[in-house]
Amino acid sequence: MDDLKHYHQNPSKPDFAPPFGAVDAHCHVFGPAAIFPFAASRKYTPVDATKETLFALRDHLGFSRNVIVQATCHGTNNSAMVDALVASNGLARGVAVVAPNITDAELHALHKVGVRGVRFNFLKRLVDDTPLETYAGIAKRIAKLGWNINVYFEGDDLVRLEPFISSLAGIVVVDHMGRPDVSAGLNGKDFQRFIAMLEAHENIWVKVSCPERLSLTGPDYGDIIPFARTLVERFPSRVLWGTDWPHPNMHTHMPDDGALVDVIPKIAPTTALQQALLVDNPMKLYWKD
Ligand code: 0GY
Repeated sequence: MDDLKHYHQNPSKPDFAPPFGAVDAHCHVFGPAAIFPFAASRKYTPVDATKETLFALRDHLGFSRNVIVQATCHGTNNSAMVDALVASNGLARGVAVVAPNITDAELHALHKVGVRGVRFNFLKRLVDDTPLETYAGIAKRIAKLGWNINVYFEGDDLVRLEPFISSLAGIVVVDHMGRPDVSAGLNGKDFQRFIAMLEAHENIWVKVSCPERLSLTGPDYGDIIPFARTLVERFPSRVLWGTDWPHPNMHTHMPDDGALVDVIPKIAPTTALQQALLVDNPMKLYWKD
């Protein structure tokens, strides 16, 4: 199936006004490829999605800050992300992907420019398999920096990964609600397993992001709202929200980022929940030092 390459060129202004200081806690920068070439190991080649466009989108949507997550198309070369962090004047923090042989000096340099997490990606369509021992080694290396560990997996892979994820020290952040199979409903076994893991491990947080990727019904995202709202209401101090701009690998439709922001009051219906989701939680995690 062909990917839709271009992010929305004219996103609407959302009706929902995010609270002052809101953080888009999951987004990416791609390239520009002429300056920051994509990795030879990549599984997809996106269009350029620059820091300038990301920062303009942030302002347009009424947000104040970004957490820029290293995407697989840039491999372990974090230069495009770092370049964006440096240009952000402290308004962006980063989540890096690192090789197991990265030096302490390189880790410290990433910390200095605003990296506060490392990402382990388990999606077979995005990355070649990395042994869990390799990830465990990286987790030990970054522990002393106080970084969090961002994990991205498919819902049906949790049964395999749960022992590893549960064994990680420090804060672990799961992307995109653990990618539940929405057709199985809230009582589906993988989503229930995910909830039970969150109940059992207070260090595991979750991004209630990506309705556009998970929805089976399309752009009103109505089928996703019960999943996200359940997580927000049960774990209000451990949820984060992000646009996922510029939405790589979308097949069905390219989301209007303004419409994604308008999902927020449906999943976090009170001002207290919105303040936690968009400001207090991400600030605690990514701007604590
Ligand atoms: C996302 C989702 C995707 C891509 C990546 O690292 C990546 O390449 O995360 C995806 O295709 O699901 O979180 O942006």
